[in-house]
Amino acid sequence: KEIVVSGIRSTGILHLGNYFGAIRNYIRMQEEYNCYFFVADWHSLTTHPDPKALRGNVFRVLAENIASGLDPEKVTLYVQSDVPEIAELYLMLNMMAYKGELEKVPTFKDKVRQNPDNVNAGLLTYPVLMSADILIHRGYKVPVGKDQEQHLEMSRNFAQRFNNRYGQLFPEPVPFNFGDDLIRIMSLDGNGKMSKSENQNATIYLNDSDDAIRSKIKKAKTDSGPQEPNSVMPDYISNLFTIMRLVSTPDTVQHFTDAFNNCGIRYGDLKKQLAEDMAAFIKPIRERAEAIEHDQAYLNRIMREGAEKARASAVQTLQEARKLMGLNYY
Ligand code: AQP
Repeated sequence: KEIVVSGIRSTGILHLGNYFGAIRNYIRMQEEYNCYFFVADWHSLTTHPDPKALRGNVFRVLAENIASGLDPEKVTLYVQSDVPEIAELYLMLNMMAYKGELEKVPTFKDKVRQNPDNVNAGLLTYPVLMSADILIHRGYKVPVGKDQEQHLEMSRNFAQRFNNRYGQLFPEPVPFNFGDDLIRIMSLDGNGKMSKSENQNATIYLNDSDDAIRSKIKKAKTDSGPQEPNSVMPDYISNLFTIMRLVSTPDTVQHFTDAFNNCGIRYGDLKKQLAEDMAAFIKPIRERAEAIEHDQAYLNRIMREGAEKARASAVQTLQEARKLMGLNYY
């Protein structure tokens, strides 16, 4: 079976982007692949979160994954910091990563712009830790959203450099989305990608109430509609259609697509329908996640079992890596 690895940072409540970029793929892949999915708690340390909040978010992300349909019996579900082998591989891969290329990564440049007072080394080497996350299991397919495409290109480079220098060990991992291109859900106000901690009123979270969903979708950016038949959709409108394709029936999507193409679209109607379909989609996830989140004993068991399975795989890769690098003395 092909090996699949992917993680989600514990920086807050998950949103539609996380669901459709990542989790939806996880759920489908768990049937056919050997899957390692993890909560990336180390990755969230770059912004120095409050320890109590971080802890809560780790449990929450685990619960949301399971509530969305991930089966811990079918996949290895674990928390990144429970697998210290990842940190050792990260150290090794840091020797394959050059400062110049890390500084050029667009997400790094964005973070520097957003928060110039906290440009720490962990932020700079984010793509290296992400590579270690994947390569520690010799992962090949990586279900992620479009925002991670460039990081994966770096993972392939680091894998290739290691293999060329020390001998073949790592596959070159590729981003993966079932069916089509990688997904990018934009914020509902049309400003950048939907994210956990930015534009919270334009982000739909997996724990939003029906009313919150209605009110956010009502405020989504639209305009006065196309002036000519078959116009090109502005990106904030095509984002609403992308989201609609994910939660509404094909008939609904067709109806509004035709209305757009005939210049007869009423965005108020589209939003109403989309809000109802979205509320119906989120409700069961929200309710399951709430119940799971409070079952601490269950989550602790899942974490422990996941860590054990993940470490068994990680230790093997690390032994090979040490041997190839000459770090095997006994
Ligand atoms: N908007 C998105 N569209 C499609 N996929 C997305 N992903 C994230 N946002 C979108 C995918 O979700 C997975 C986990 O990503 P992450 O843990 O880095 O979370 P995030 O929400 O992307 O985090 P932010 O927004 O970067 O966090 P904050 O706001 O805390 O700074 C990945 O597969 C990602 O592609």
